Amino acid sequence: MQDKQLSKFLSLILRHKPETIGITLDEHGWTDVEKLLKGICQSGRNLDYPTLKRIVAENDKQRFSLSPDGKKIRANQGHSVNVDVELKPMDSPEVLYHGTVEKNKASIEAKGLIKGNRLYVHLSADVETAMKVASRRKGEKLIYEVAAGDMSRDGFKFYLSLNGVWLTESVPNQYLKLL
Ligand code: HQG
Repeated sequence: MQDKQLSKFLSLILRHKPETIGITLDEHGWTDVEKLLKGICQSGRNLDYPTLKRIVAENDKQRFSLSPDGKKIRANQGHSVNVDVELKPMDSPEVLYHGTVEKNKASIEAKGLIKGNRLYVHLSADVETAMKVASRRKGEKLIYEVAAGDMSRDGFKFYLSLNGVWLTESVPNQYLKLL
């Protein structure tokens, strides 16, 4: 299996469905590398430690972290499993962006941005990144500008994941502007 496919499978396991390979995540999202590799191999895929290390190091969005001793691994963000990856609230920039597609427009403009299955709404620091997020889906791309500075002043908290994704619980529609 190629690194990219393995990386997608790792995202599934470390963010959403660890039970697929019979493992669990601890409260901070970590799991044992040895158990992970064993579970993945038992699922019929081939993954050894050097390959895992390479995937973590070379992953295009730096989605995963190994613990300093290399014995544990977790996803940096994107979870639907309820774990606390120990993100500290951070001062947000004045403006952040959210990339989505046309079919979500009416609902977003009625309800604001909601986190759905994930633990947070995901926001991007620049339009280019938001475009990439939107491109993962079929349909006309839309970019919303998020008045993150106003939100902060109104008491909303923002977190910056290790890999540069801005996270917040929700974005009410009054803070959104379609670009
Ligand atoms: C939409 C990728 C209707 C939202 C990316 C999005 C990101 C609404 C979808 C990360 C809505 C959720 C997350 C509302 C939000 N009504 N639709 N009120 N509020 N939505 O995948 O932000 O490659 O959970 O616009 O780079 O697309 O996996 O979130 O279209 O950082 O590492 O509901 O996933 O990272 O979809 O992407 P998602 P997302 P990775």
